[in-house]
Amino acid sequence: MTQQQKRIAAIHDISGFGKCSLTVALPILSAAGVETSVIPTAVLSTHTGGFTGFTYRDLTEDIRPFVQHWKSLNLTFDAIYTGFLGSFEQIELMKEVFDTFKTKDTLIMVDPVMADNGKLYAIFPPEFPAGMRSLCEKADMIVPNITEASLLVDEPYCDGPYTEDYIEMLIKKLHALGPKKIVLTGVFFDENNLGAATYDSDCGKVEYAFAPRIPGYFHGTGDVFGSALLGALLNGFDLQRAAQIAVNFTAGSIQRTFEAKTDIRFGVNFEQTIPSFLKELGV
Ligand code: PXL
Repeated sequence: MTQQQKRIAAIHDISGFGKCSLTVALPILSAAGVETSVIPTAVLSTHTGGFTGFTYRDLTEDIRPFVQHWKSLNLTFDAIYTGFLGSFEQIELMKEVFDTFKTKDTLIMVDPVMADNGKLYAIFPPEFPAGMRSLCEKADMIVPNITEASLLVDEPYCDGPYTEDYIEMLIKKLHALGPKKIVLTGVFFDENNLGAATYDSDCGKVEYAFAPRIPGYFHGTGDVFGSALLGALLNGFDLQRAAQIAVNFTAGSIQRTFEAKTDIRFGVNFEQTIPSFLKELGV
């Protein structure tokens, strides 16, 4: 029997160069067989992580008319996936989008993009995490890294290696915000492996997905991971297995980039890792 194709709405900025947000979400989700509609929240010449002089055209004013037009077409979505948001106003608009399109079958996935390596991104004011927290409260699933998680639950940030107790404390507090599914990235218990911790309140346990750790920081990997995770979930994998597929894909993309000695601001080579991702998905 042929299955109805899944359709999602991906709501992120589009950074022309540097492989993150929509330039990553669109190809990965499309490759996974998912129809990916987009609401671009801003157009930049590059992402903001390490480049200077980037352009930034804010598209906040277009978001409500986009949504109204889609609503008039009676479009429905299996998931809504939000990432980088540039302002409190955009955060509030996302709540409207969720209220407009949410049905009992829609997965609301929020990646609270705002921080890494213990630091809030320089473009955001110190109150931004409180805004993101209010959006996470409306999500079914959130995908923070450890820095974002610590900001969301008001815990001091710790450098790794982590302990299971620390990871599970963060997950418990994130779950208390409201989302039923939590995927925490950047988890490592030793220097050899790096990956994600998952919690799904349907099964009630914390599980882990790891791959060999490649040293260094690589830009855009959160978006590569989040897109692959959603692609795997919409292909019917459970949360732990979807996280393992996404970890493998992200680690494979990082490995190629590391070997090629690419400038880390340029993003990771996920394109040439897509064939092995599709093999794991079985599509
Ligand atoms: O990958 C996250 C991201 C998305 N979009 C923009 C960014 C960043 C991270 O720095 O700057 C514009």
